[in-house]
Amino acid sequence: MGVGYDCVFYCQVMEMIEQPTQCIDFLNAEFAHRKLKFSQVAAGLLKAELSFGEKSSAQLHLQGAHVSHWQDSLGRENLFTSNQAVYQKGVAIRGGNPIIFPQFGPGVLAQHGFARHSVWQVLETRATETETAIVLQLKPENIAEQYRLQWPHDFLLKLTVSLCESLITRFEVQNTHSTPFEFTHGFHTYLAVDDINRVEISGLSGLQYMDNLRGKTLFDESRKRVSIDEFTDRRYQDIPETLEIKDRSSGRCLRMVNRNCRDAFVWNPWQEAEKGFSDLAPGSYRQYICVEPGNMQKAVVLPAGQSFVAVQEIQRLDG
Ligand code: TA6
Repeated sequence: MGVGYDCVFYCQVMEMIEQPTQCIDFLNAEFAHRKLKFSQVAAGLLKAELSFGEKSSAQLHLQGAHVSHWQDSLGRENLFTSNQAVYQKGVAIRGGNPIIFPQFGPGVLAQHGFARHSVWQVLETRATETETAIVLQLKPENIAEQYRLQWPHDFLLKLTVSLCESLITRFEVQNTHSTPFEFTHGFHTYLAVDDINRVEISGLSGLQYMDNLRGKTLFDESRKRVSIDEFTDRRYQDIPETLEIKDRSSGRCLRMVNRNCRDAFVWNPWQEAEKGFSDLAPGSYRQYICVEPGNMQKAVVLPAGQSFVAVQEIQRLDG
């Protein structure tokens, strides 16, 4: 079915006056199929809904290329998204799997950079026996002018989200500039749990971590299974490729395999700090643990013309 003239015209106008954007009729005409369709979340905010097999599904918001929900092959939700999340242009959804680039944490740019606030463009979708996938890109013309001024580099980001027996997120940075640039990045993953008090993270034993809450000082982690019982904001360094997160309350066990990620933040605001987040309901700190692989301690320096790729795979191990 051809895309309606008015929609194409709308998209052309939008491309002229604002960030290049893709309208819903165009997206569904060009990229939708039985296992993937696009729908409107709010004014100017679109999402892709992916399905795979009998019960797997995921929701990806074009703003931020942000996966907000992932249900596994038994139909169980594995990501936490706040019921007070704000779905508004330029505002990051609280929860899911935000893509953080080119700055993790505070700095010259707004907290956590611009990738999660910007509308990514759909490049490709796939639906095969082995996956349902979507590929999106972000370029300087897709981001707000203030960010282009603050971070004046030519780049191309590509994100591939593959829904299969697991959830695989491939993040690629291409330096299309004439000189090197550097960045920090992360998958700021909110994993759903039934009870934060009964969560254990394995794979951190023997690592050093920088504690944001204790003078940003380095400490040694000796525990084989790290439990969370207070406001936690730590950057574990030189992490192994595989981390496991067990929720003893529900029996849920997730394996997170991270490639080309040297660090991982572990964060939970607990009761006190949670009050500082208007998009987190009181007490919701009990329902998630953030395990955030990436490169934060040492920026990635990318020479002109080169690419960087990091991959995160989350697998459900129980059941
Ligand atoms: O998880 C690391 C962190 O930088 C924390 O320090 C906290 O700020 C969290 O991210 C949430 O940040 P956000 O900008 O999403 O509110």
